[in-house]
Amino acid sequence: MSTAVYIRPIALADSPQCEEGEAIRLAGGMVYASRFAVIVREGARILSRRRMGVAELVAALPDLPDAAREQWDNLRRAHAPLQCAERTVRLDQPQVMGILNVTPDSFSDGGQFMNDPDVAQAHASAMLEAGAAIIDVGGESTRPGAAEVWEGDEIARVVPAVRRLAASGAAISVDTRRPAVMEAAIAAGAHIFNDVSGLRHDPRSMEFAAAAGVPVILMHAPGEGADLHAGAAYGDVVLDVFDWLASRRDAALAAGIARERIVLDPGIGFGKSVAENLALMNALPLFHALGQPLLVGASRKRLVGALAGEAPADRRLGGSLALALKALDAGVQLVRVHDVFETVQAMRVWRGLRDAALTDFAQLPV
Ligand code: PMM
Repeated sequence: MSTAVYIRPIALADSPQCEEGEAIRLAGGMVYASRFAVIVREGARILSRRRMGVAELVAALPDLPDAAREQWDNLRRAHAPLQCAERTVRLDQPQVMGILNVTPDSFSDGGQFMNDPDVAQAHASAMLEAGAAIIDVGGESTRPGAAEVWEGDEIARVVPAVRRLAASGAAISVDTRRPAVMEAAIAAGAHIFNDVSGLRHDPRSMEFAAAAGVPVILMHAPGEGADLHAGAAYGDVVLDVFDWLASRRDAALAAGIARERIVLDPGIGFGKSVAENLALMNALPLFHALGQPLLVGASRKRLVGALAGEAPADRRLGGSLALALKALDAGVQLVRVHDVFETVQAMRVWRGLRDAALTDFAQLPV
């Protein structure tokens, strides 16, 4: 049985507090890490977990497998901006993606924006004005048990919304598992293929994305067929999702999708228990070792309701902000949210707290 190694950052630090060589900057962003767990596992069994600082880890690297050196380089790899026609989305600081579901049945906003294009456009404009860097347009609900949508219906929902948004110059992703929908959306002005099946649902998706040259978001979901939530069985949810994303990244690279166009997403809420979702949220810094920009979507999800008195989807703002800040603290580049104004406000305060020009870090005790 083969052994696998993982380098998981376990202590994050504000840069001005660190001496040279005490911390590394994660993914060229605004978050630094000073301690790491080097985890070795064989099959489902964890063989060892050693905690190390930067110097000790660098000294240990020559004796670790190649994969560890690659992950160490990946943890520090800065990411190029996402190119969305004339717009660029910088990834050296976190960005907010606003959700526009033009579906009858999404769990938190189903039916709200489907029937009236003016209402949908007004909502998208408000999200852009509030500071969303990307608008994610979805025409199919992926909640557990949702009915599958016929491709023609999905196109009819998504394309008019994309066309109007494109006219306003927004960066647009489309949340779809179907290459035909993505093709129609690109023709209407969309830029990014957000596929919650990680480009598995339709075998033509990979080839299409490579040929179209668009950025792709590959999200983890355990289900092989129509139901993405089905069939989950994890040995160690964090390491299993890591391995799965690594294999989807490699499949995308092998298909000819350029490295700077691949974003990875652990798929919060897809075929995962509350405990598994929490484990993933707590382990987010590890996913930088995959070497790609990261996206996290936890907004209004059941996880929040489960932890906070079963609050209904439209009363989960506080919990959603807590999870978005957790993602920012982990150096995640993109957070996908419903409540853009509040999330952007939280993000700007978060940025202020780590801005050396605004905060006198010299005040900190050594
Ligand atoms: N979650 C949903 C839909 N699409 N896409 C990505 N990349 N990541 C997610 O976590 C994700 C997604 C389900 O939530 P919604 O019904 O509120 O859109």
